[in-house]
Amino acid sequence: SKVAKSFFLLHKVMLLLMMKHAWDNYKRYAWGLNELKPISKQGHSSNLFGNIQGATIVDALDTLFIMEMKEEFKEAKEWVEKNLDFNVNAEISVFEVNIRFVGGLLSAYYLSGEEVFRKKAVELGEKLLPAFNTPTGIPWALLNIKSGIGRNWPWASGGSSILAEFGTLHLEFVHLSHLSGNPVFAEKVMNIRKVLNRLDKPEGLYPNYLNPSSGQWGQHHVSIGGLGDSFYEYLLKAWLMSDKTDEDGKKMYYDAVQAIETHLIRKSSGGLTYIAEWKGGLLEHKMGHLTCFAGGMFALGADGAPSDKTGHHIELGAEIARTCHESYDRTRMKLGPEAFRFDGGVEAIATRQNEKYYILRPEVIETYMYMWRLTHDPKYREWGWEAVEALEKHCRVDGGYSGLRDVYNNHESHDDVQQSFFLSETLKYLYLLFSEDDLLPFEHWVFNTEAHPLPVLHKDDGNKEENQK
Ligand code: DMJ
Repeated sequence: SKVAKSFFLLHKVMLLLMMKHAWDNYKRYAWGLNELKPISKQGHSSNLFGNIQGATIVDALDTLFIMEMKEEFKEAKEWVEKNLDFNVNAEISVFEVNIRFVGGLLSAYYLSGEEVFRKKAVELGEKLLPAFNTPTGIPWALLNIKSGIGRNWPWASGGSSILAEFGTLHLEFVHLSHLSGNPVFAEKVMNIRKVLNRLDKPEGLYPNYLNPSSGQWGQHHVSIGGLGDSFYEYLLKAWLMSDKTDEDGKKMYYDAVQAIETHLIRKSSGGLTYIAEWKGGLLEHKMGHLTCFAGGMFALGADGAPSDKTGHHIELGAEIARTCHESYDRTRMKLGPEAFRFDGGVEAIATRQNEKYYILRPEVIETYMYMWRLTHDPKYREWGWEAVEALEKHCRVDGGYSGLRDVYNNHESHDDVQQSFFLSETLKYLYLLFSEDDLLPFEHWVFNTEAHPLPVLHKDDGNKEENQK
C-alpha cells in the first residue's frame, strides 16, 4: 500500500500542475477580471456577477489552500483585501454570487482563519438581503446591489423565481448567521422552507418555478438537473451540516427522493438507470450533465435513509455514476455532453447539436469522488483518471483550459472560456478523488454546490442554537 500511496501522489502532483496552469494563465491574462478566455488570452466577464470582479480568484481560494499552493493563496488573499469591492452599481444573480463569492469566502475563512474573508462574506451577505423583499420572502433571482431593487429572469414562467436558485442559499446563510451573530440570514432561508412546506406538491414533486408574489407554483416542470438540482442537494446537506439535527431538511430530502424515484427515475432497455425530466406529468427522456451530481448525492444520503434503504441509495448512486460514465465513454473526446437522451434509438448520447458541448463542468467527477469515498471501488479512480487524460488532450491549450463545442467531433472547437468552477470544483474534486479520506472528511465538512467546504456545526461546539433556527 506504500507503493499505491506514492502512485496516487503522482496523480496529485499532476492535478496540482493542472491547477497551476489554469491559475498562472488567469493571472497572466485576466488578473482581477471574472474569468479567462484561454484562446484569445484576455478576460471574460459574465453578466451573472454584474460589476463584481475576481470570480476566479474567490472561487479558487480554497482549492489553492487545499493543494498547498501557498504563494498563490497569498496573492489571491492580497487581491481580496485590496480590490474585492461590493459597493458597485451592479445587477447580479443572487444564486451565482452566493454559491461562488459567499461560499468561496466562507470556505477560505474556515480553512485559513483569516479575518478578511469572514468580513467580506458577511458584508456581501448583507448586500444580498434586499433580494428577500417580496410578498412571500421567496427571493428575486436578480438584484441590483446598489439600489436594492430585485426582479426575476424575464424567461421564467410568469415572473417566477427558480427552485434551484432560491433553494441554494441555505448552507451559506446559516453560516453567515453563525459567523456574524446576526440571526437575520438564517431566518430568511428558514422562511423559504416554511413557504415550501405550506404548498401542495404535484405527486410529491417540487416544480422548478415559484411565483414570489402569489406564492403559487408556475409551470409544473420538475428537474434534478438545471433549475432544480441543488435545491435537493441543499436539503440533504442542511441536515448533515446541522450535525443531523435539522429534521425538517431530512424529511423534505427523503420524501423528495421517494417521489423522484417513483416518477423520474427509469431504466433504459440497455440497462442504464437515468433521471428523466417531468413536464406536467409527461416524461422527457433526457438527462443533463448537471443531473449527474445526483449519483454522489444519493450515495451521500444513503446513511440516513430509512433502515432498509441504505444499500439501495448507494446502489442508485453507483448506477447513476455508471450511466454518466457511459455518457463520457460514448463520445469521441471521452468528455460528456451537456445533455444526453434515451429515446429515438439512442442511450446516453446527445442527439441535438446544441447539447453536444462540454464546458469543463464537474458533476460527473463530483459523483466519482463521492462514490470513491463511500465505496472505495477502484473503478471510480480509473474513471476520474480517464477524465484527466481527456481534459489534458482536448481542453488544455497554451493559455489555460477551454470548454469544447462538440465532444463527438474529431477536431476540437474550443469555446474560449475557462469557467471559474473548473478551478473551484472540477480540479478540487479530482484532487480529493486521489487523496486520502482524511482530507476534508465528510464527518466534519459539507461541500456547497460550488464545491466550497463548510464545516459541520457540531452540537457539542455550543452551536446548538444556530442549528435549530
Ligand atoms: C456550478 O456553478 C455549480 O456546480 C452549480 O451547482 C451548477 N453549475 C456549475 C457547474 O456546472
